[in-house]
This record gives sequence, C-alpha cells and structure tokens, in this order.
Amino acid sequence: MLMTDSIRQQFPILERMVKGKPLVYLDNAATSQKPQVVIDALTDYYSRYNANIHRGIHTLAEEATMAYEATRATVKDFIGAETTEEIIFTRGTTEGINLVAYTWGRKHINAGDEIIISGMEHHSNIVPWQILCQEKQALLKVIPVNDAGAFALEDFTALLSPRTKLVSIVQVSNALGTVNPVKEMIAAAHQAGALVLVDGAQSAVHLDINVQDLDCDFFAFSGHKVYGPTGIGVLYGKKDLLEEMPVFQGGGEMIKEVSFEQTTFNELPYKYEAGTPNIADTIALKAALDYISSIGKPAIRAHENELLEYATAQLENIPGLRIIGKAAHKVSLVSFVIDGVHPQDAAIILDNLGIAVRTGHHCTQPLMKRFGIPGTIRASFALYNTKAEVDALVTGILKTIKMLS
Ligand code: 7TS
Repeated sequence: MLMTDSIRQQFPILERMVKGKPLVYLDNAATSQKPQVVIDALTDYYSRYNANIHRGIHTLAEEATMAYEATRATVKDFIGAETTEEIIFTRGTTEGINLVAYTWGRKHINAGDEIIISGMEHHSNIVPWQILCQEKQALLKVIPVNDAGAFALEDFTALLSPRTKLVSIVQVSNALGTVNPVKEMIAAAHQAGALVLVDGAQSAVHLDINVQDLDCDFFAFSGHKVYGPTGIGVLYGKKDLLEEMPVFQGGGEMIKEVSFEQTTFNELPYKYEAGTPNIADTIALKAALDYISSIGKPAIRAHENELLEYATAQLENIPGLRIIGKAAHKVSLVSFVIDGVHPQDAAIILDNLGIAVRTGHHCTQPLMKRFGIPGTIRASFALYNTKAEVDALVTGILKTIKMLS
C-alpha cells in the first residue's frame, strides 16, 4: 500500500486551490506533476553550479557535466539498456521518433518498402512516418483496432511482409490505456526482418521497462510524463544501429573535427546531441527517476490499478456513460463519452469543480474516427491520486449530466 498522504506532501502543486476548490489533478497522461526533489534539482543546478557541459575544465563545468552524465547512467538502468552510449537525450518522445525517421528512415526506407503502425498511435507516431513514406514512395500500413480498443497479435502479423522495414508501435495507448503485446510483436517483426521502435511515452511511468528483454531497436519516452521536467526526453537505440545511422542535427558537441572541407563526427551518444543541451532538465530527470525507483513501480502500479478498477466500476454505473477502451490489459487511464454531453462542456464544468481532466481527440484523430466520436473525456491516474478524488470525479460527472440534460 502506498502512503498517499505523505506522497501528496511531496508534490507542492497538489495544495493548490482551483476555482475555490482543492485541485483534483487527473490529467497525468498529458503531464504528471513534479515532486519537490525534482523542483529542488532544478533550483540547485541554477543556484549552485550552472555551467555549460563537456567543454570547460572549471569546477562548475565539471560538476554540471558529472550531473548531466549521471542522469544518462540512471536512464540506462531505468530502461535496462546495455550501455550509456545507447541513451540519447532529446526534447521528448516526439523528437526521438523524428530523429529515427530523419536519420535511420532517410537512409533505409526506399520506394515500395513498408512501415507498420497501429490504429491507436499518437500523432507523433503517425506524422513522421507519413512524411517519410510520401517522400520515399513507401507504404504506411495500419493495424486495425477492435471494438475493445485493442488488437490481436494475428492482426499485426498478417501485415508483416518481406517489404516491412520498420514497425513503430505504442506500448500503451494515451487515449485508451491499452497495453500492447510489444514483446511478442518485436519477436515477430524481427523474424520478418523488420526493426521495431517502441513509443514509450505512456508506458515508461507505469510498466517495468527492459529494452534488452524486449529486444526493441528503438525506445522513446518523455521526462515530463515520468514526474520529470518538460523539454527533456530519451531515445534509446541499439548501439550498432546508432553507430551506422547518419547524424541528425549538425553543430557543436556532435563533431570530432571540423574543417571547411570536411567534418568528422563525435562518438556515441554525443553524435546525436548537437549544441548546448537542456542541462537543467536533464539533471532533474535523474531526481524524477530516482524518485520512482525509491517507491518502486510495482507498488505504484498496484495503487494505480486499484484506482482504475474503482473508477471504472463507478463510471460504468452511470446511465448514458460509455467507456472507450476496454482492453483486458490497461494502465490507470479511463476514457469515456456521455450521451448528449459534449466532452468540452464537461471539461468546463469539471474545471469549475477544481477537477482537471483531458477532453478532445488526445492527438489520436484516426482512433477517434475509428470509434465514430469527436473525442472523449479522459481521467488518468498517478501515484498521488486517491479514491476520494475518484469520488469527486464521479460526483462531478453526475452534476455535469444533470446540468446539461
Ligand atoms: N506518444 C504518446 C503515446 C503520447 O501519449 C504522447 C503525448 C506522445 C507520444 C508525445 O509526447 P511528447 O512528450 O513528445 O509530447 N501524449 C499526450 C497526451 O495524451 N496528452 O497530452 C500529451
């Protein structure tokens, strides 16, 4: 059992009042709140050892470099990578996916090749591949999503062909909460000769991640969804792939030697980190990952799953409310629509009650189209949420229905 009271005290924002009511923050899939240790790591860096990294040999530069690289080592352990050379810092999941599309993709995708994604992808795992496929006359194939908001492994393997070069798949759907069988998918894709990128934006905070066990070729996630800062993310890539891929952005840091005639590039991981990186947020990401590890993902998961079950049972009892996404394996996220209630109207009423939920298409427009809806109301739970907050949501929904009907 998590000690929610003491956990909540570590998140200063949870003391906030919104519209005269205590904040009930249920938009964790968009971004999670930050514990004091993360906020402290940011202010500590700026107030004690702000300096550029990898260049100066003065004390501050050395301290900043050490802290920055310490995060890389922590990330390596957090996702079970083999070496820190495989950990590339990015701005977030979106940039990680784009990095692969613009480097590996531009080199390896040719006319007639096929890339497979699923029908539940976030736009950031659709658009980069669409752009690439259009440029290269390649084909983007989509795994169909069933009424429960999932797909069977066979629906995926049926799409694999000798032309499949890449499978780019979300591990956990941000709109439905569905957990996809990525390990089995990776094995099947490899057998067909394709590489696999896993979008871990939603999974990294809930599931135990071991990229070596998964055997994925790339894995991308965002710091701000794992209780860390915005503006920092991670792209994991297998070393041999990262070594042979072309560079992404050119500039300082990513070079070995530059002349006007020719440039040689730096070794991994610096080859993909051009310019002064996001030092402060990278350093604070370590505090966030250490925070998660200190509590333990299994304990966090048990708490979140309890909230999910509790919320699902209550919401299902509300007449006219329909849950979208009823896969057998889900994370702590519930998406729903209500007869006669536009999600946006519900969000405004709930906000007046201090309740923060996400409404709309959740950057998954093709998925919304599949379900024939403009969007959903989404409540997503984190380790600091409570059953009392679920009760507040349910009461708020009942009030919303009364007001709008
Ligand atoms: N992939 C998935 C599955 C996501 O949920 C998100 C963000 C991204 C990629 C992009 O991550 P970013 O950090 O680069 O923006 N998802 C959401 C969401 O559900 N609500 O706001 C952002």
